[in-house]
Amino acid sequence: MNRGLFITFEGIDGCGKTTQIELLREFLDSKGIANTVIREPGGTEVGEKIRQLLLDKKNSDMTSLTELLLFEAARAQIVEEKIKPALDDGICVICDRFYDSSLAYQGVARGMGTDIVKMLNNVAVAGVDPDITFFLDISVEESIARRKSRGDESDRIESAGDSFIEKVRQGYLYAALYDSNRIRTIDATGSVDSISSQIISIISERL
Ligand code: Z5A
Repeated sequence: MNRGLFITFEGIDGCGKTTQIELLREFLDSKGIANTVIREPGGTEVGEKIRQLLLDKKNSDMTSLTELLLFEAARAQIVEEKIKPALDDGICVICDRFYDSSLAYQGVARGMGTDIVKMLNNVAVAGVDPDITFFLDISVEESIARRKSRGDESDRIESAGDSFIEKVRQGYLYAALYDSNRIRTIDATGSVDSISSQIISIISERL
């Protein structure tokens, strides 16, 4: 049996990952391709508990290193419990955020450095790397506008401010530059349908 395709989606808050993942899932279902959608942090019982710790605004004194290690702990759990078994069974895994989020948010925006994050990413995923990653690129202004229109209350990480989000975006642009074989940058300011068509056409070539 062939290993399933491992697809991840990345980008700053409100870039449209959830929207595009749902459309890709519908496409795969229509082709009869077995798939599963998961999100980080979370996706497992342990991971969802870690997610609550990470996003809770009351944990304002959490250090950057603690934050990074918690993201990596949730990742190690989901890789072992969900992602690897699904891929081994030939199931296509679509993940809403994966290790590039740690590179952009903790490595670049929090200033932890990309070397330590890459090292911990490697430990957490133990060789289970994405085959393809879509970086949905929007400006910080667009992110703020979408968040406002949703009217959601921001979580601990979203509350870090606009300059933080700009650094996150720069982190993604850096990652995409150095791993251009895997990371496909998509201009995510266009219409939902046009973005979906681009993603589906890229995935169709890989199936
Ligand atoms: N984090 C981290 O720091 N380190 C890590 O290693 C990991 C994560 C794994 C998780 O938040 C937080 O954890 C996140 C990064 C950090 N914090 N931040 N910021 P989350 O899971 O709660 O949220 P999120 O991942 O940021 O996703 P989101 O806010 O739900 O956004 P989204 O899924 O990318 O977007 P969406 O819900 O599809 O769309 C957002 C809105 O825009 C919605 O109203 C849509 O209808 C609209 N939309 C979508 N597409 C379009 C287009 N094309 N045009 C116009 N409007 C659109």
